[in-house]
Amino acid sequence: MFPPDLIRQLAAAKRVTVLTGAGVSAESGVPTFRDTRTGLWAKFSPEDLATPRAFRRNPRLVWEWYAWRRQLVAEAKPNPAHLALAEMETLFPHFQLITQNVDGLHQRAGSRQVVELHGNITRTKCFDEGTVVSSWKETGDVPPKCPNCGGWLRPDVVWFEEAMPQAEMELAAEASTACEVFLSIGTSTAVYPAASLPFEALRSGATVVEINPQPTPLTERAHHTLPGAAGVVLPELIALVRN
Ligand code: BV8
Repeated sequence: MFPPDLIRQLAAAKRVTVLTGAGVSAESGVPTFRDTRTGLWAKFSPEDLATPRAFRRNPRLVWEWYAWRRQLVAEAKPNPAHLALAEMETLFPHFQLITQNVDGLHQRAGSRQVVELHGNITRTKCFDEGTVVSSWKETGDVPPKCPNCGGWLRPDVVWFEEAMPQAEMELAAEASTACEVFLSIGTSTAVYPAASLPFEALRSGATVVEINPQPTPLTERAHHTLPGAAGVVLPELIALVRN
């Protein structure tokens, strides 16, 4: 059952912003960031794998962890949550989707405007030059070498203790403070500065909605908490809003 005032507000809203986290891809079979320790990687914590230091210390291990995750993502399909978010772009005059996810599933579901705060695992860049590399000679090196400078290649994602992409952060901050309704979906609200966005929306007077089967640091501050799976809750929610 959805709060009637939320349905009314969404139906009349002009500006809606959404922040998604790994929980939105969970129903596509992509392990959430903190579940990625299942199986092969049980003995490592993601924070020990997704940092420049970890890469310098053991580039092969980190490259192979991402190669494993890239394979999972390639086999994954967008789920009803991704599809509902793609439809939301057509329901509101100003709609901005901001994602912490690096799997590119929002784009594959048809979302056209996606702000990727943490990069994209399907893109590769040179560790030394920072330039995106779309093809390289397979020489058996792991990680492969940059065709331009011979340095290591790495996934084009934002690691812990790496600076955030400035343009994306500015877009996200603007969309979070200018919206009437902010939905935080499938994120543990644990990683900054992305996790500050729903609180900035609150401070700016937006109605903040959380969709997550578990409580997070945002739960007690959100105006509405919809406890459930994004792939179930979102399609039901927009069915009430689109009519
Ligand atoms: C920065 C890409 C500053 C990589 C990710 C020391 C030095 C510098 C910075 C710091 C520091 N100490 C702390 C920091 C800040 C740090 C940080 O926040 N650390 C945390 C651990 C405390 N942040 C950073 O380092 C950021 N950079 O601050 O720069 C700076 C400035 C100048 C110079 C240097 C530094 C960069 C952070 C980016 C990290 N990269 N990903 C990769 O993917 O490999 S973060 C990673 O975790 C994910 O991408 C995701 O964004 C993030 C959070 O995860 P979630 O998406 O929320 O997923 P999670 O598994 O946590 O939760 C899933 C949720 O879904 C759960 O709540 C669950 O209940 C729910 N769920 C499950 N199923 C469903 C569901 N919900 C709905 N439906 C379902 N079906």
